[in-house]
Amino acid sequence: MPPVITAFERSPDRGQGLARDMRVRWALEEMGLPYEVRLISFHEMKEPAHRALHPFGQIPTFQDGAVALFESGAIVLHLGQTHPGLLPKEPAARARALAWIFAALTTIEPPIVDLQNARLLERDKPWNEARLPLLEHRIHARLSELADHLGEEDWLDGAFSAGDLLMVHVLLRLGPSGLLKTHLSLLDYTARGQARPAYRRAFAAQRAVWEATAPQDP
Ligand SMILES: N[C@@H](CCC(=O)N[C@@H](CS)C(=O)NCC(=O)O)C(=O)O
Repeated sequence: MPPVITAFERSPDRGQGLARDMRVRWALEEMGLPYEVRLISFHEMKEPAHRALHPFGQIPTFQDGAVALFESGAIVLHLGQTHPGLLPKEPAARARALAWIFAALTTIEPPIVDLQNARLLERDKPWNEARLPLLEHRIHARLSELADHLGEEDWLDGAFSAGDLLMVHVLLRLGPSGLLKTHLSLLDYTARGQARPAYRRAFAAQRAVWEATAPQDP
């Protein structure tokens, strides 16, 4: 039986591929592994049955035989460790790829999530106007450092790895903010990720879910 992942029944991003199930779909596609998707509503996500899989009542989750996981990074890491294709074999290169996984999720993603929260959920707060430029400045500083590291290379450390997969997806979440536009090498980097056949298959699969459930124009 193929692994089963969870994804939004009605994704708030309207099928733009920004929800975190996309990372897991993309990793599975990179490895050529079949998988099934269980779509869940916001209500179901907070029910005990789903919380037994995900303590925070979120997506994605991953179940494969005895392995049941939550956290997109942990799932991608598990896939990288159990199947060839996303982590280098050579120990030092593998350790560096792990460092890039952590960099994507703990250094680059948090300020991006803070900005999204400030823009979407905290607009009515009295401090919001002052906080937005501070968050944008923080993100630009990180992006400049990341671009300096990337230089003229295609990927962060040699061949494409799970670190690139997660970093590209984290950066794509900046798309609606327009902040990536002034970091041209990172725009090219994300475009390289999006051009990968595995990304395109994963994107099309999550897009099909949105299109199948979106109300039709009269
Ligand atoms: N750190 C978690 C974050 C998971 C997360 O925030 N999932 C979002 C979708 S991308 C979610 O389920 N949101 C609904 C909610 O929190 O109620 C991961 O990387 O898997």
